[in-house]
Amino acid sequence: LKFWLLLLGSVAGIAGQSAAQNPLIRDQFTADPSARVFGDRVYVYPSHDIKATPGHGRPGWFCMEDYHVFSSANLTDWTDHGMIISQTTVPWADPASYSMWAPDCIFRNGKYYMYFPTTKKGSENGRGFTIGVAVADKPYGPFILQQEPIKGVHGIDPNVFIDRDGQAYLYWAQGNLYAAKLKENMLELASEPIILTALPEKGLKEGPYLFERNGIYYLTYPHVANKIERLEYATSNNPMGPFKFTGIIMDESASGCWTNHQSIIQFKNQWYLFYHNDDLSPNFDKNRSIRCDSLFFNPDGTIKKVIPTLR
Ligand code: FUB
Repeated sequence: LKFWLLLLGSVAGIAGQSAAQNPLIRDQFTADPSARVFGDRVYVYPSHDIKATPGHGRPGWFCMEDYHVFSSANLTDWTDHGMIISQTTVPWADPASYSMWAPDCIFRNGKYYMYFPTTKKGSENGRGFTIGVAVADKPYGPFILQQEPIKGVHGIDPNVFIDRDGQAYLYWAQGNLYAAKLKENMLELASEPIILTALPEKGLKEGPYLFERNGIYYLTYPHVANKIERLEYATSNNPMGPFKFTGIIMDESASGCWTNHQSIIQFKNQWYLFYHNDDLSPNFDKNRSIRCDSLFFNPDGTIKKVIPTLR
């Protein structure tokens, strides 16, 4: 009897754990998760979807006015550290664009650098996206905003990668994927932007996220296939490419939204894919929810396709 009770308890425990895991955040909409390991915790910097109301955002479209950061020591229990940046406090931004799209954050020389896209003051109809930076001493802020966006960058979905030799790179999207080196100060470009080529030529590509494993640079990105985004990747032996299309990480049917957006981290010897889905809003796919599932590599370094866990 003791054996069966233990077995029942552990099955219930596993079921309870997986049910509690996805979506990760349940009291608000979250999307575009940029996950980072800082110390012994995972921090996630997502977009914060809200619902547009008359005079506040564009009904039927993405609507985001601020960012929260969340952290966890076990990927199950998440702490909301609260609002870290609002559109109303960014000196150069349109304070009512509701366009605080996918951000990223990285640690360097004792500081946390948060990169975020939004539209400049005076830009029309949500056009004119550029990328700003805010700097903090802790991963959850307070973040001090730079007075101007990064010069020479036009687009969305910033991602920063620091190579083993200390060189930092900024990636972003504007129809295609772009890359440039960053200066040591992490606030200015150190090279002219290049378009990353040899990816599928047709279809929108956005949300670049680059990581390195065993000398292989993996450029991951959502790509519109059959009108819906699927997560793909290309590989190179150099963070600026040239990249070669290598495979699909998550099928288009997996997201439930027309968008998907990914980050990939290694935490406590396991690799994880963070992405988003329509879990909490099945009838309106601009109100998304972030998720996480284990990710595995084949012996040759290719990525095994991730099948989302059940809701
Ligand atoms: O969240 C707004 C936009 O949708 C992001 O910037 C894209 O990557 C897509 O997820």
